[in-house]
Amino acid sequence: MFKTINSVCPKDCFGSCSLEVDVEKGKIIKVRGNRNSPVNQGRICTKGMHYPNMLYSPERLLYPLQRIGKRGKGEFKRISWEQTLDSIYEKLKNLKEQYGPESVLYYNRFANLGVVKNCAYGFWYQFGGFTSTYGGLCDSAAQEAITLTYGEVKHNEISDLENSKLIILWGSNPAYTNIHLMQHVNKAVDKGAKLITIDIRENESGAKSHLYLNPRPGTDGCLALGIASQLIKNNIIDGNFIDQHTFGFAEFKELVKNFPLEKVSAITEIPTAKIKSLINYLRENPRYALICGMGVQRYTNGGQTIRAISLLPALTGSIGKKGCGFYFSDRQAPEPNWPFFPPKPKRIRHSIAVAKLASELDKQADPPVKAVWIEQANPMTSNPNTNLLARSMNQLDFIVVADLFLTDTSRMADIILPAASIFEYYDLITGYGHSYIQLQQKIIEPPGECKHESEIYRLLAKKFNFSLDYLPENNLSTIEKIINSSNLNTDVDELKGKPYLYPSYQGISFGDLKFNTPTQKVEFFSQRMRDRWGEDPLPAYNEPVENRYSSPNIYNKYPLSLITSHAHNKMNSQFSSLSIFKEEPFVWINPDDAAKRGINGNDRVKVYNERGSLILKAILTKKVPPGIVHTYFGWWDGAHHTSLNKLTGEYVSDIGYGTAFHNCLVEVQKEKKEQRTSPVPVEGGI
Ligand SMILES: Nc1nc2c(c(=O)[nH]1)N[C@H]1C(S)=C(S)[C@@H](COP(=O)(O)OP(=O)(O)OC[C@H]3O[C@@H](n4cnc5c(=O)[nH]c(N)nc54)[C@H](O)[C@@H]3O)O[C@H]1N2
Ligand SMILES: Nc1nc2c(c(=O)[nH]1)N[C@H]1C(S)=C(S)[C@@H](COP(=O)(O)OP(=O)(O)OC[C@H]3O[C@@H](n4cnc5c(=O)[nH]c(N)nc54)[C@H](O)[C@@H]3O)O[C@H]1N2
Ligand SMILES: [Mo]
Repeated sequence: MFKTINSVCPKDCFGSCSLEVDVEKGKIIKVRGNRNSPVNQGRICTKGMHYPNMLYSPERLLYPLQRIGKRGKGEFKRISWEQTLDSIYEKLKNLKEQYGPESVLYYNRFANLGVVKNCAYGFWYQFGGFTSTYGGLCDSAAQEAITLTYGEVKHNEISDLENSKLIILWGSNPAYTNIHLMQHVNKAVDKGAKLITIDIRENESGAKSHLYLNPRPGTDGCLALGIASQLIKNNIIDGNFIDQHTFGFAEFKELVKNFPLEKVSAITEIPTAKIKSLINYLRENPRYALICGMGVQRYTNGGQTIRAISLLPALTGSIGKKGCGFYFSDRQAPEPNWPFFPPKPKRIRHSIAVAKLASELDKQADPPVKAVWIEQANPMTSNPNTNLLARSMNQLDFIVVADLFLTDTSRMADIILPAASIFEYYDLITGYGHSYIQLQQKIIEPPGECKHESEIYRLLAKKFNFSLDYLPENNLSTIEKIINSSNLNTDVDELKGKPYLYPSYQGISFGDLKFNTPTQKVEFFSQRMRDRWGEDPLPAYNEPVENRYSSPNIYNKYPLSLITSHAHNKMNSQFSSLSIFKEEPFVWINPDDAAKRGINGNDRVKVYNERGSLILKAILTKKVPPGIVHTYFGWWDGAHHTSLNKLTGEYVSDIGYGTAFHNCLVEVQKEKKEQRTSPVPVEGGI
């Protein structure tokens, strides 16, 4: 007989879906959405349903491995945990003695959300320090922009979208990336709401759109200022809301005078008629919901772009009420407290912007970085300029990677630690697509000799004679301590049954019209923008780097903008190596661009620039306008002989130290036969 146990998917996704997991004789046999959960009412994505394929994949790493061949070649031998810990201990101890603790870079990201990953600091703080990164690969430009503008990043409960009469999807593709929210968008449209989509391509969420706007990549800030200008000119604004709840409108009004319709149309390459049509929709429904995604901020002007877009709902008073609002992500749930931090050491060196890992790794001095410890991350696939990153990683003395698979990153390791999967440890998960806090349960024992980080660090700490008080075991009593120290009004038993919603959660965000900014208002003018970032306090528009206007020299050689969106069948770089999700990597190209290059549908094409080159299958489609090639991020070399971030540059966003993946010019040509290095594995595909 099988048992059913509740848990949650902790992946870095809006969904944070409640799960029901069937387990029989210590083996997980089925994963489905929890039908009783208010989060997802039983719905999950295909990846979630295929978790058993990931858990029991023949490619899952089950034992610690030590490199025997040349770095990166993927030749390893199995070693015991005792040998593993001894050799890591020796190496780290020697580096610390010779160069100091900052000669070790501790690098982690968000394979999984959850508070328990903080267990790492129990080790690294006691190690005496380390080198660390700052900024992000994901949405840090937007998070900072929205915080400066509204004080907090939050939105109405997603079901409130069904009260909307008009919804704008802006640089966001929830049909793939935020399926619960998309459900409510679809219901609203079925009830008669109008849908407008603003994307550089025809995306998967906009099929039912009444109006589609395709801006030139990275020009959305200009479009938003142009829309604001028209709204003000035509008096489609809420004067009372602006007077009472916003700051700096007079200056903003002056700024947008510089963005008349024709100029905006010329810059964004959107016909004036389409912008006028959008204004008419707003005239009919000045109370509307604007759903802004992350694609639009992966540019060097990403922060100001989000400032400009996020201010539009404030102009018409679409804030703090039902059926409208600004949606980016919902971070109302309090981040649970980790009560096991040791005292902080003095020597934590936050010196590498994560976007610049490739070029800054070997530029560190006093001390240089000699070793890297990587967990919950796949920088050799997910960070920009991975050819350069491979060269920097090759210079290092010592690389440790904890992962479930032999990824492009773990392949570079000297020692690979086989990590536990999400069904093999406890955690407490707060997401960003909704505000419930959920319990992730340990349902099975880790297979083979896999271990969760908390155990790995405990074992290593024993070698160093560190205090184990800061390195708790991963069990329910640890979770109970976290809950108690976070003042959450719940307990483990209750969380086993259902998700927890914080009592002061606002179903209608900003319903109290309180804004946690210095002026207590929504800020058209943000002094902090200048103080923190040296940027214009108004959401000024600037061309981002690496495009036709800002870098004509690069453009002349590489005239196509490469945009890489998030895929339905991958979670960043995860899942894509599973046989059921394998596919031949492809790129969308407009038929005109293809014709100019003699490319036919399904031809193999070389996509290249100064940083690297790839072979992809050409899909000819008008879903992407001329001048843009589009594909989905997440394939990796070891599994697909393709890694898109070989092509991307290390550009940092204007604020928040985000990563501007989409400022990337390439050229495409038909593959000459000898360009193919090895066959592309093609299996099934969905
Ligand atoms: N070109 C381009 N690049 C992008 C993006 C893009 O849109 N375009 N998007 C960016 C964004 S938004 C993000 S968030 C980043 C994501 O980048 P990362 O945060 O690096 O995420 P993943 O690529 O999913 O890599 C996570 C790795 O952790 C492993 N893993 C899974 N579970 C565990 C565990 O429990 N323990 C350990 N130790 N390891 C585990 C997985 O197997 C995987 O190899 O990528 C960014 N890169
Ligand atoms: N299935 C699935 N779900 C996921 C993820 C996943 O990998 N797979 N990843 C999770 C993570 S880490 C993140 S960050 C989110 C990301 O989820 P989203 O916010 O949806 O972000 P993206 O897919 O990066 O981009 C969204 C859209 O922006 C468009 N876009 C790109 N550049 C521009 C531009 O200049 N202007 C305009 N108007 N549009 C532009 C793209 O064409 C794309 O359709 O999804 C999360 N959910
Ligand atoms: Mo992300």
